[in-house]
Amino acid sequence: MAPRIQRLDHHTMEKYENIWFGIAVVMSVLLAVAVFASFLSGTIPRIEDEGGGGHHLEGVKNGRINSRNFAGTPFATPGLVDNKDGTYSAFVVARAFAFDPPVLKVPAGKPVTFYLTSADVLHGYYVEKTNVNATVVPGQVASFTTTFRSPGPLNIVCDEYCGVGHHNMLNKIIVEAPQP
Ligand SMILES: [Cu+2]
Repeated sequence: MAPRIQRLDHHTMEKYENIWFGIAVVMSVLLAVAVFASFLSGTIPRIEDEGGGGHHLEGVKNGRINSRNFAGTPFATPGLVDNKDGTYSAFVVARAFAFDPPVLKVPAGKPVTFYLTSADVLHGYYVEKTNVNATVVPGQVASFTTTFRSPGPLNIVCDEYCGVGHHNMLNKIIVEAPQP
């Protein structure tokens, strides 16, 4: 016996089409209402005036920095700064297609607070063998604190596509053993 195929006539088909069209209209209306409501209620994230971004750096206001001119900011001279209290700050500028400084030397076993910004487009800052992975946004400063445990070289790669030279955007961190 041949299997019975249930055929739908064109009236039934139109009925289904209308139902699905109606569902799509209802979903679009709900989305529009949700977007409008979030504008009204202020749930859209924004950087507040006070302490925005949590940075207290020269030339950084409300977490914002002028990506065209780093004069007067610590990013004018990127590199490692010894805070003389057992902690370090590392200032890194990403630009197509390298990081500045090209080789960053950090001490092992000491907390290093990184401050990253971009001079042009969006970049990524991924340090191999660690959980360091930050997005570097022009006009903003990303920061995090980490401690490198074991001495040795680590590759840094840009993991946000930034242009034709993106695949060459490799630099190094060298973790140095503590001086005796
Ligand atoms: Cu890139």
